[in-house]
Amino acid sequence: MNMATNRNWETIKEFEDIKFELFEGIAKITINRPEVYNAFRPETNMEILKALEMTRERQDVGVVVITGAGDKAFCSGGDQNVKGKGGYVGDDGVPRLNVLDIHKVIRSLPKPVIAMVNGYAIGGGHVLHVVCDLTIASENARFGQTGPKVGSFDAGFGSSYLARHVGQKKAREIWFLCEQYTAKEAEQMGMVNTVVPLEDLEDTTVKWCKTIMKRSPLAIRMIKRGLNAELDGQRGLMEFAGDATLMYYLMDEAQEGKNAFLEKRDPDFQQFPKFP
Ligand code: S0N
Repeated sequence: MNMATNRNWETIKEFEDIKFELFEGIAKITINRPEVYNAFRPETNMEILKALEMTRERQDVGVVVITGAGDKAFCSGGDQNVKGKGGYVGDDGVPRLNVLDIHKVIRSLPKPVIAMVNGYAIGGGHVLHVVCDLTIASENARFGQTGPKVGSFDAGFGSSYLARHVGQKKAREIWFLCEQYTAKEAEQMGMVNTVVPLEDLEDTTVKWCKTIMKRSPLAIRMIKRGLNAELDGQRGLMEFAGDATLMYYLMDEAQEGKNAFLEKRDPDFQQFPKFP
């Protein structure tokens, strides 16, 4: 059974390992390596990073969806074929773990990011859905970590943020046992928002995106920042504060400071209300 893909997705930019498409305000990043169950190599992650950066800048993007090609896997994590000493090694011979940059960018992106999980979300692929803002899964999806079984681990968001979803005991079980969980089990644990038949996965995701895009983008942005700040410490507060500054700059009170400077006069801040 395939996902319904009857929409006219327009290619934003051609890449080698990913598809990057747009449909009515929804940017879709599809990891396109089905022969390795959409495992990522350093080049894949560099492409995802470039695509995410473009979604940040583009005014015609309201929501970002991340998924995998085919009906077997969302993402099976790091490509074991290119794992060498020191990490995953790209064509340039440099070992790097640039997947953590993706986690940071997804959390920083001032737009919602939805994981559309169409099959296995395993290892680094599981972490990828965990760091997204929402997860919509098909009934055939399977979730799990493999790190302690295959010689890796993610003690960053892949552990701490996971524990915020499922609780400390379950997070430890997921990592210590390295078992797989059905989509329904993942939903019951609180790490998946909804589960639908595979043929309805894209329709449901597009419907959720369209509902989100009817809401105030600035309000959504501030909610994401606030929820992140709770876990992200000083960095989270910095991003929350950055958006507060953005809003302040939009106010007449901030404009008055700048205008007074340019007009070489004292600013008149007393004209502005002092809210209780
Ligand atoms: C997904 C699984 C469970 C599917 O099992 P199934 O149905 O039995 O299919 P297979 O025959 O196993 O797989 C089908 C084909 O796909 C290839 N393949 C699958 N996964 C990978 C992969 N990760 N790399 C390369 N190839 C893969 C199979 O080889 C097979 O190909 P053919 O048909 O040609 O034989 C099952 O496949 C599975 O368990 N896969 C491995 C999952 C895994 O262990 N992934 C790596 C986990 N580690 C990471 O992801 C770490 C990376 C990371 O994100 C990270 C993050 C933060 C900090 C550190 C790290 C870090 O790098 O350590």
